Amino acid sequence: MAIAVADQKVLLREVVLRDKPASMLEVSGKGTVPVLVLQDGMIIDESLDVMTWALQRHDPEEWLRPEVGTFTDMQSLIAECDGPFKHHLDRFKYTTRYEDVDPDVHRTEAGKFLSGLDRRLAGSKYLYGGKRSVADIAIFPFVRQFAGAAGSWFCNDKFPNLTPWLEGHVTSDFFKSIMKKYPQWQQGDVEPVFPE
Ligand SMILES: N[C@@H](CCC(=O)N[C@@H](CS)C(=O)NCC(=O)O)C(=O)O
Repeated sequence: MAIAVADQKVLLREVVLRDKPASMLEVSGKGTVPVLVLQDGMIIDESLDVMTWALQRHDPEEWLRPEVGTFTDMQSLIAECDGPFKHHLDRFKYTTRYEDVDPDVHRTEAGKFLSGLDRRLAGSKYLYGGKRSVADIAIFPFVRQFAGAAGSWFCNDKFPNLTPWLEGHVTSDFFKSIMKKYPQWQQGDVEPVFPE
C-alpha cells in the first residue's frame, strides 16, 4: 500500500514461501518477504523499511507526518506490534507449531495490545489523528490476521473502536486493489509492474 500510495513503480516477483527462488535467498538470506532490490543494488528486506523508502520518495497523504505525535512514536507502536503482539498472535494462531503453548493465554495477551489500539481510536478516527498514517497501514494487516483467527472473540463489544477501524481498512477499494493475486514468479519470467 505504501508503494502504491507513493506511486513508486516496482517489478513484482510473486514468491511462494514454500518454494523461495534462489535469487531471493542470494540477496536476502533471512528468507522473508518482502525484499526490495534497488537499481543500485541496495537491498531493503524489512517491510517497514520498504514502506519508509517509498514514502520518503513521495508521500502525497503525509503518512510519515501524523496529525498527532511523531514518526518516532509511530515506530514504537509498530515495533510493539511486530514484536510482542506478533509473538502472541503466532502462538495463538499456530498453536501446533509451538510446544506447550496455551492459546487462550496468548489470545488474552495479544488482546491487551488491541485494547490499547482501541483506546487510541476512541479519540480519533485513525491511530495518529484524523487521517491514515503509516502506523495504520503497518498495523492493520496483523489485526486482520488476529480477527480472522479469533472469530467471534474479536467483536464490537470488546473493541468498539478497533472493529470499525479494521473494517474500514479491509473493505477499502485501495486495499482490495493491491491484494490482487499474481502467478508465482519463475526464473526468466517477465515481472509485472506494480502498481498497475
Ligand atoms: N520483520 C519482517 C517479517 C517478514 C515476514 O515474516 N514475512 C513472512 C510472510 S508475511 C515470511 O516471509 N515468512 C517466511 C516463511 O514463512 O518462510 C518484515 O516486516 O519484513
